[in-house]
Amino acid sequence: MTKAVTSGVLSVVVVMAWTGVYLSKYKDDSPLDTAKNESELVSFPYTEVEDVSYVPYINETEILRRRDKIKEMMKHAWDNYVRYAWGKNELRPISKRGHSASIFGTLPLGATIMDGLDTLYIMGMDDEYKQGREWIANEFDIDSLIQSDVSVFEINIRFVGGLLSCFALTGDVLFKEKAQQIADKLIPAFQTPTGIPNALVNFKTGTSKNYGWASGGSSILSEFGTLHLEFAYLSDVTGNPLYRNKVDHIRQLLQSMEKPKGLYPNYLNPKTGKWGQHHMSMGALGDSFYEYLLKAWIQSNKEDNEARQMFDDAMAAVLKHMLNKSSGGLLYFAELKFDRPEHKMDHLGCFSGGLLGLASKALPTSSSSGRYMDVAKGITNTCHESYDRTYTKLGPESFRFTENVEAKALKTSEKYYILRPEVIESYFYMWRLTKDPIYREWGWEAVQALEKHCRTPGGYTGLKNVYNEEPLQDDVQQSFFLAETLKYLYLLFSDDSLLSLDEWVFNTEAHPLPIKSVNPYYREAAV
Ligand code: DMJ
Repeated sequence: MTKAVTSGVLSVVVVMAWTGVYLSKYKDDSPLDTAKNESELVSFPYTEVEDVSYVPYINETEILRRRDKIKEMMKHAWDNYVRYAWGKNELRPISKRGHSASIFGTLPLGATIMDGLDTLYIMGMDDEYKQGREWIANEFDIDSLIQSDVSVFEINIRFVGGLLSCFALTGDVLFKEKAQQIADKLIPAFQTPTGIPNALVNFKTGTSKNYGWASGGSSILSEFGTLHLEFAYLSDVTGNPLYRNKVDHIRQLLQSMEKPKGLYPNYLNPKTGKWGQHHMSMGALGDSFYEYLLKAWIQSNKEDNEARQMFDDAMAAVLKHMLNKSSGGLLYFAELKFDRPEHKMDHLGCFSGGLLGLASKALPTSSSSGRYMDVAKGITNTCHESYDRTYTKLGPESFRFTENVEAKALKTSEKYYILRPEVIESYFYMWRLTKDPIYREWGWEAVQALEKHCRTPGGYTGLKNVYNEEPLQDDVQQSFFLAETLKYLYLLFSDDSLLSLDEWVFNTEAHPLPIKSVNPYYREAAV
């Protein structure tokens, strides 16, 4: 019997024993006990123990070969960006020119450099890292930028997060200073009657506004709720409490508000402080708000108990009202629209497998821990199914569950893949947390699919329809492909000591930030 199969058999025995323990131990305090309509709810345990599938054993040499292959992919993505789009936001790999999504306004901000730099550093690509660092030092001048509205959320997670990560990893103060200069340009967006920031801010004038489509001028939960890690850390490394105060204020407001059934709607009006439309989602518009509750607690070395409590309370409501199981046995988070479930899950929502795994590890003695891990395994498996049920073996933007279809996109507008990381992100966490070799195998499947369908001579492209044998390509190499997708793949085939989860917490763009008090790279300012 090979090592991998042995470990698989062992893990089934352990899981069976473990499931039994949790069944008896947590039966009484299950959040499902208070359900009104028992038949509509998913019973615990959520996933059944399945037969061990054969996972081929891979030796150390093969692991290193795979890791080197992923590094080569990063080099291909970077070199082509340098060649055809240097200083622009993103690369168009087929038309071989720069590209700028509306989130970056019309400005060439070097988004791929800001987002990809820590990955270069982590992979030991020293020459490329220095090249990016020099551009930030010499070419990026935020005060010389012309008028343009940029997304507060995107600039925070990609630019401020990326720069702070580089500061933590290297100690180079250039990155801290640039991160602070950029964050200062975001601050005017918080000047609303409630202190909930608007979505867009003009770097030049400081005027800010919300998207017209967002529930009567509302701010978006996943945007204003995804600032905490970067702003709290920025305060600690600069000694300026301004940034932490801003996000603490958002937290207080959210905590004090009444939540419908304990759930957080995706929209909040920054003028009135009232919820907008009651839409709830673990995918687009909701996702990273939940992520930052758990991770703020981890970042604080488990001191920020308010964040943990809010996370556990939110998850209890989400598991109760949004978790579903298909007739084929697949777990998924449905969306809610005015109390009605829409049986659709976004690719974006696939980060939740890894998040719940992390929640389970971070508080192993809690009564929720077993439940979280159980759901984490089920969701990660479903997200893999959404990949496996396509021709390209890459997953669609959203997938649905109906009487006839499971984990497949139905609408043309949901069939695209834009090099997103979330499924691979969950493989990474689940590998680190369970050591089940299946997650490495699934990650390798994704590498092969990316190489086959997304690699072009000029870089990597997204696809318009993952179900087609020869899908049209979208001609965009997203900056998060370098920041997240390739980083998580690389870490999946690296030793656990590289960015240990005991010392680092990843922001929602996969930029590692140090955990306070335990990680010497925290670099807190002397006060
Ligand atoms: C990234 O910018 C971040 O992961 C964000 O939280 C959600 N969307 C993209 C990648 O899909």
